[in-house]
Amino acid sequence: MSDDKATVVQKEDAHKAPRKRGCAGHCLKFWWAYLLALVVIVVIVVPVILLVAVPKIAQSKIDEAELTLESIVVSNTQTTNMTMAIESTIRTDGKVHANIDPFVGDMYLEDLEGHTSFARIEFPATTADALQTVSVKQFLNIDNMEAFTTFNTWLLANESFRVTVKGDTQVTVKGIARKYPVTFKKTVTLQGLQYFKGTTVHNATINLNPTQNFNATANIPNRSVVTFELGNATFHNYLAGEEVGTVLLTNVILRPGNDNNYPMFATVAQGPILKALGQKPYCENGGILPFQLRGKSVVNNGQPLPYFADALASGNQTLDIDIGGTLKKDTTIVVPCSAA
Ligand SMILES: *[C@@H]1O[C@H](CO)[C@@H](O)[C@H](O)[C@H]1NC(C)=O
Ligand SMILES: *[C@@H]1O[C@H](CO)[C@@H](O)[C@H](O)[C@H]1NC(C)=O
Ligand SMILES: *[C@@H]1O[C@H](CO)[C@@H](O)[C@H](O)[C@H]1NC(C)=O
Ligand SMILES: *[C@@H]1O[C@H](CO)[C@@H](O)[C@H](O)[C@H]1NC(C)=O
Ligand SMILES: *[C@@H]1O[C@H](CO)[C@@H](O)[C@H](O)[C@H]1NC(C)=O
Ligand SMILES: *[C@@H]1O[C@H](CO)[C@@H](O)[C@H](O)[C@H]1NC(C)=O
Ligand SMILES: CC(=O)N[C@H]1CO[C@H](CO)[C@@H](O)[C@@H]1O
Repeated sequence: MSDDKATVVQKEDAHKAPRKRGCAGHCLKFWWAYLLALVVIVVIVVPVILLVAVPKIAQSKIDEAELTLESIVVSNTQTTNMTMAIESTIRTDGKVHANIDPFVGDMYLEDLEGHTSFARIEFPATTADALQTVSVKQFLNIDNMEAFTTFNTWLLANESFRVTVKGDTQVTVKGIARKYPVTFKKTVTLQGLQYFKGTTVHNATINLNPTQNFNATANIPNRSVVTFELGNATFHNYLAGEEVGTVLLTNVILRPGNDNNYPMFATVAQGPILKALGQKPYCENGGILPFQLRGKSVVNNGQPLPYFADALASGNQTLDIDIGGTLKKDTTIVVPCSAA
């Protein structure tokens, strides 16, 4: 008992006494407590920070980062491979200094069940800087033709759609030697092409030959950040539900910007056209006919590109063409409204 009291008194004295002397007594007496605390810090707290807290922070920082795809450029397109270049930016709060290892990211359609990868992209090493540009340019072999065709179909058909980039990598946080595994997973919304809605035809010429009897320049509005090298694309050409010919667009490289003009060569059956021109409303509106186009083939420098052709074949695009005006300009044919 008396011993305990003495201890308490001594402790109170120690508080008032100068620090150094206090610690000398206090620390000596409670060396075991300090040792215990040190052991706790070294054995439990440090590992908990290093093994649990840091990886959690690293992963949450990666999760908070924002990815924007600035552009996707697909060039040197061949039947089973191509070159793909992606420009992206990653935005973070910049508070954590970390380095992210290079990794292979799978790209898939977020809103399609199965999340099947349509492209594997090799992302370079990055840091957790507030804003950085990440450029990737690589040879891309098409591992899954169906998945890549579906991606092109969604890009062509939709107003917008979501793509996810996902890959496992490691981060090094500044001041800590070890690497931590993290998952990089980002979903971005891309604008689609809406079957080239808004395409217009300019500088049309017409003649009465059996083939390539309608030529023009097609202007395709860009809506997406993609640049796709298609090459020569042909389309089925329908009028009022009936196939009336084919349309060829040559040397097509779709790109953002207002420069999407392509030479157009069409072979059109004259009978159904003249018949339509004699019917209402076309004999009254100057002969502007609503054609429908659906993809038939895509061939780039001799290589068929099924992943584009099948996407273009998935739906029809209506294209109004001023046949009446062109006929009047280039021929002497006049088609009055028929009795029917
Ligand atoms: C790319 O594809 C084409 C045609 O499918 C093939 O001839 C060529 O060898 C391929 N290139 C490489 C590097 O695999
Ligand atoms: C995109 O287009 C495809 C093909 O038309 C369709 O099946 C899919 O539901 C569309 N997805 C979205 C997100 O609009
Ligand atoms: C139409 O042709 C003229 C003369 O060849 C050319 O200057 C103009 O750019 C063409 N317009 C389009 C939309 O191609
Ligand atoms: C269309 O272009 C082809 C190839 O240059 C030519 O042979 C044909 O006469 C042209 N047709 C018209 C209607 O201008
Ligand atoms: C495209 O239009 C044609 C003619 O109207 C029709 O026969 C065909 O089924 C349509 N195709 C698609 C995919 O909508
Ligand atoms: C498109 O077809 C024309 C005529 O056949 C050919 O000269 C040209 O090389 C083709 N372009 C491409 C990119 O394949
Ligand atoms: C319809 C559309 O999206 N047009 C865009 C085409 O690209 C140019 C330049 O990138 C944009 O300014 C247009 O808005």
